[in-house]
Amino acid sequence: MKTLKIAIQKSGRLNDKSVELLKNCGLSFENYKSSLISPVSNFPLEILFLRDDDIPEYVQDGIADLGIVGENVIEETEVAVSYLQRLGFGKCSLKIAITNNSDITDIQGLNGKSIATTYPVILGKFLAKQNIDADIRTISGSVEISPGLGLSDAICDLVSTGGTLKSNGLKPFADVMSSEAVLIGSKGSENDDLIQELIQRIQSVLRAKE
Ligand code: PRT
Ligand code: ZN
Repeated sequence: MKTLKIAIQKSGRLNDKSVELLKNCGLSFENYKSSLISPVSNFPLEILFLRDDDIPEYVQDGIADLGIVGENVIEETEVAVSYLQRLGFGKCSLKIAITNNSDITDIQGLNGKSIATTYPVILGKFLAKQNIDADIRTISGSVEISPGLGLSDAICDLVSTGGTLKSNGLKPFADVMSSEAVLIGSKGSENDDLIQELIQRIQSVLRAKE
């Protein structure tokens, strides 16, 4: 019998909830942080623990059949995968934020300005749609400090409570996308019987939570 592979985040904001969801589905496995693969003892499934950024490509390439990852990461990596189920956790929004004392008053005011982000693909599409010509500065982290350092006029980053923006003297200015954790599968995986069984178990866990 074939064994499925599901990729989840190894550590970070989605790890706990991903593990909890799979355990609530009745799957029995060890959550060893040190190992990259954990076999499930009572279902033909192996769990791969990965950096979230790698999950969409692993699923697209069929190295993993399934993955749990934020929609923001899927959109940014522009992969071809099937969206199988929204999971209701890891909710956040990707927002453009400006400094509290910024002279930018409307979205067109971003023309000619620089925006620091770790999401250049999503931001680029958003700006193109609005016909805005801004300078996207791709950086790998600590985006919020960029305006304070004089590196950019604005930022585009994930926001949940808004606390990080506030403590860096920034305010939300425009919503780019909202995101939550989703179950994705390789193209065509929705037709697989084992995957359907897993989706049904996940749906009944989600229904029980409503
Ligand atoms: O190591 P790995 O690459 O796997 O993890 P990571 O560091 O890239 O990601 P991680 O664990 O930080 O986030 C995983 C996923 O959680 C993201 O891709 C989102 O889908 C989701 N998520 C939900 C968030 C947030 N909420 C969030 N608030 N991801 C990041 N943040 C950060 C944000 O970037 C900012 O720095 O939290 C800060 C803002 O939070 P607030 O509450 O102050 O607004
Ligand atoms: Zn990451």
